[in-house]
Amino acid sequence: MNIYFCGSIRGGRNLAATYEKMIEMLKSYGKVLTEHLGSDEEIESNDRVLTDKEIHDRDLQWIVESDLLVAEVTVPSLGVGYEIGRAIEMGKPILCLFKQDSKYTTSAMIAGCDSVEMRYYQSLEDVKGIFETFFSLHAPHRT
Ligand code: 6K6
Repeated sequence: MNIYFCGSIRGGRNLAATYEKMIEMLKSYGKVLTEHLGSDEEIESNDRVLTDKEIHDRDLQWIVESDLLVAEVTVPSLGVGYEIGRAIEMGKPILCLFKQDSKYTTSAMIAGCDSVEMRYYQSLEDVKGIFETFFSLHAPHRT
């Protein structure tokens, strides 16, 4: 099971610690192709060596290779929105997570899209339950 996790990078790193915890939780369901999203150090060092085109082409290929996509969409990010749109075109199952009571509001283009499962959470305990439901539907035979 290949999992593509999306989270804001240039859109803002306010929830980076949350991404890191979500990635740790997702690792129990499969291989997270975008594990670096939880680490500011890794992003900063890699951003310096990869061109934007290299990042784009590699990430798009990872979406092709993924079985499903999980996106934390609270901090608005052009890249995350783009990745969700491309994954919809590819017919991948998509889970979007939005932190309730944050200063942000969800885009109608995500919250109103029938092709994504939009879920709202307050705590990581909530996220645990959301993951269980999503993966039992889309990866029922995982080991
Ligand atoms: C970091 C670690 C390794 O390489 C880097 C350099 N930058 C990026 N690397 C990987 N994915 C990226 C990078 N920049 C953007 N993305 C993708 O777009 C991620 O998969 C995120 O889900 C999304 C973030 O987009 P912005 O617009 O917030 O940057």
